[in-house]
Amino acid sequence: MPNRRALILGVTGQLGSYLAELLLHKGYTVYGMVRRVSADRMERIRHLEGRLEILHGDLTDQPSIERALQLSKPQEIYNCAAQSQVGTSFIEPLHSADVPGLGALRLFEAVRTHTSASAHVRIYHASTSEMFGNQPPPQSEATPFNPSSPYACAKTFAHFCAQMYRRAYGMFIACGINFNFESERRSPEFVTRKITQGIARIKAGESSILRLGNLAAIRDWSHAEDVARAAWLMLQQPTPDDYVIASGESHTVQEFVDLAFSHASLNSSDYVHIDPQLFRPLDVGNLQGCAAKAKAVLGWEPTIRFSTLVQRMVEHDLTRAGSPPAHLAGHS
Ligand code: F7E
Repeated sequence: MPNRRALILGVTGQLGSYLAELLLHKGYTVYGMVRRVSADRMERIRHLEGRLEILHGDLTDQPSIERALQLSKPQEIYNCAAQSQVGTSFIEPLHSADVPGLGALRLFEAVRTHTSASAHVRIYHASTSEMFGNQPPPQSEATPFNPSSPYACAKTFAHFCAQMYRRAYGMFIACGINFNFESERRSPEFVTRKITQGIARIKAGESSILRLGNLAAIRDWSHAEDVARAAWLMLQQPTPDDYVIASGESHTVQEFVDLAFSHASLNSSDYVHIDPQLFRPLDVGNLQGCAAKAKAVLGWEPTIRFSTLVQRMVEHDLTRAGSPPAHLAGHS
């Protein structure tokens, strides 16, 4: 597959960085659109410096999207850009609606009007399980949406726009309805990394408590590397479609906490404090995805299960903080 070009929006984020690695490995020329204000958030892609073509642009700025399209002339576009913190979206609802919602529409419209053969450009759009809100599990592509945050409302708008652009203009837009996905690159604003970084600080003697909110929430966690592979597979299909991407395994936040602390030989109840201020006005209670369609059509299955994910994240943060678990001590 010589000379394939891909453009990643949100390349400095968790999913974007794994996608960049995957596509470079497959021999693509990879362009990453980066906001000027993200200049200090390049650490996830620093190791790809010199291999990745960086273009400045912003999903709130239509001309910059058009410029990125003209410069990169991509056959494949991956839209992973968003203000993706659900809790923050209650505090900054308009900004949270702009990038995840209108931003996606701006991209679809830019591709439609500014690429000579828009029907031949393939777009991956990152949708989310947050669109299901409190619909009972398991959630699949057939589950009706019931978004429960400004972020989820914006993502539902973008998802419907993707489906509408497919029908109206015959564009190839595939949506990954991604359940939670985490990694050693997750930002600490999300609960999993907050927990594993918190444990590392406790182990290093820098802190003695970890403040958390709703521990009863149930989530279906995968590794971001697996989700990136699913995104690529969606764009290799003959027709665009929507796919739930999930592990099918669900756990409470409390279970994540307990397992993570036990990897550090600590007892969570000695350190975790419940802070009512960290509860959201509305929270999604029980997510467990059914990825049967992705398995049947894409041949996709997660390779990193919950227990390995937790272990990897804890070990990564302990090692960074200078207190690696015994079996890793002495390894770099
Ligand atoms: O929260 C609870 C919180 O912020 C998970 C995003 O990638 O996945 C993610 O959304 C649960 C919630 O992720 C704290 O109330 C308790 O019930 O890690 P999170 P999220 O909201 O599930 C979906 C699929 C996306 O699309 C989103 O972009 O954990 N929780 N205590 C806490 N959450 C946070 N952040 N911080 C706490 O202290």
